[in-house]
Amino acid sequence: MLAGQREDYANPSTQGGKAVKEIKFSPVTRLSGLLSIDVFVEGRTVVDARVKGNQYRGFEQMLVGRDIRDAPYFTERICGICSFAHGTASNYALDIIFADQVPVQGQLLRNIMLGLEFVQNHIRHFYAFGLPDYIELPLGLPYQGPVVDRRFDPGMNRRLVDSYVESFGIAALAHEAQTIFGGKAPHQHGMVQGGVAVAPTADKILHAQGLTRKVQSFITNRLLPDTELLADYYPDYYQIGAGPRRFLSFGLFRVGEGRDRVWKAGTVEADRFIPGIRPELIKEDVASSWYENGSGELSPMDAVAPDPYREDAYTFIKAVHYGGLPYEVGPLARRVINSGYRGGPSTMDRIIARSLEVKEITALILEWLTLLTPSAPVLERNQTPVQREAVGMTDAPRGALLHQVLVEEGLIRAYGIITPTMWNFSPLNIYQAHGLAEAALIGTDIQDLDNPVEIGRIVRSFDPCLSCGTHLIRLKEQKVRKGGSRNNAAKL
Ligand code: NFE
Repeated sequence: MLAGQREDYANPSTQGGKAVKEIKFSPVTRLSGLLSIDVFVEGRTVVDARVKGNQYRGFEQMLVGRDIRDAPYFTERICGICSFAHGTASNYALDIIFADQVPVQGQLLRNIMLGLEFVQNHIRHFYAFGLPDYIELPLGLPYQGPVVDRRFDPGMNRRLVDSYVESFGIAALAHEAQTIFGGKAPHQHGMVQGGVAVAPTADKILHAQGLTRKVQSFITNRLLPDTELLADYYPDYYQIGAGPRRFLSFGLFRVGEGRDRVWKAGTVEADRFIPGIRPELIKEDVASSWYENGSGELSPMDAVAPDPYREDAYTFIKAVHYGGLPYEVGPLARRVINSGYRGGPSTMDRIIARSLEVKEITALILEWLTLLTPSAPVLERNQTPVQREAVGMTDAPRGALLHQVLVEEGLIRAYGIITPTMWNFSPLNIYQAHGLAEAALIGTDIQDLDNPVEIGRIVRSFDPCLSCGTHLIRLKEQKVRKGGSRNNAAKL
């Protein structure tokens, strides 16, 4: 479906004397995990929006009491598409806890594998998740909804369908290259505390180069021209889906033996770049989320019990803010911060930034592959923790990812995770500010209320992953409500 299973209009209500219609989408398809969206439309304009993460999971609690060295393997299982990113954030925290000095070659291998994950994710997102919103797929291919607002002539459409089909094999090549050093993908086992488990051999390096070059050729000959074509035919999407012009990145890809990043960490507010991130300014709240303790700011490791029956809440995603403000994270944020990209923030700018980024990352991977030395040391690890607490921060494909851990005698006492989708799909927060996706939806003019394609296009431009967004559960008690209705239960 275009934006998932479209549900009936709710009864028109009135707000301030004007008729407001509610349109619900549940589930929104062509993304990872379970997402529902409610938009409230006055005339043809979206005047309010709610993005809802409808599932919850149990990763942070699962970790408590376990050996700290298990954390990367458990947290990689949060998600099948950004597993390496979770492993990276977790291992960055472990490297601090154990005071490891990861050898340069180990750092390069980690970067290569992380980069390949970005490549696989971004290619797959552009074609499999995003493009069906704009092209007409031949009958028989999945996920085609009602065909409206299709602007390509048959020849162009055919070209894009060909790319779509080819992209699946190409994205798989990126994963295949990752397995050369990581053993398997997703959920690799190559990266470990202190570096990488196995040094590469010359034939492995050559193999990875060959696969990455094939991917690069597809990016040059298909992805980038296809992105241009899309932008040429849908220029109105430079205006649609705009959020607040506020960007944040934790930086990406470490270099050398230190903790410097190839791509910078920092924030952009009112076009001004402020370098660096202060972890203590990152806060969550559950003002609109199905958890107990609905008021006040929380730190990433603060545990809160779920309360799926709270009538004043609508999602399992917590609101995340930095210095009290919501920020957009992801490829567009990284382009603005690192390459002076001057567009956006809009639906089309997010799509373009993702395609530009995958080109840059593929070139970096090829460069790093040439720097690998067969059999050079890739691992240097200490056996005893020297620090009790650490924050591991990296950007993941969809944006800023944080893992924070508290250790006692080698065991995890508390673990907190903040994912990119939590930043972008935050609900209304304690300061009554919308998260990025909600803000991007509000103000949208819908051309055809029976086929509101704009909603799916805007939402997918963020590449949401709800498996990552809602990964927390604390089962203090089993709650059963007799005779009551669970929020939204009938609709899911
Ligand atoms: Ni499940 Fe993920 C990325 C992380 S998104 S895909 O990128 O971390 O919240």
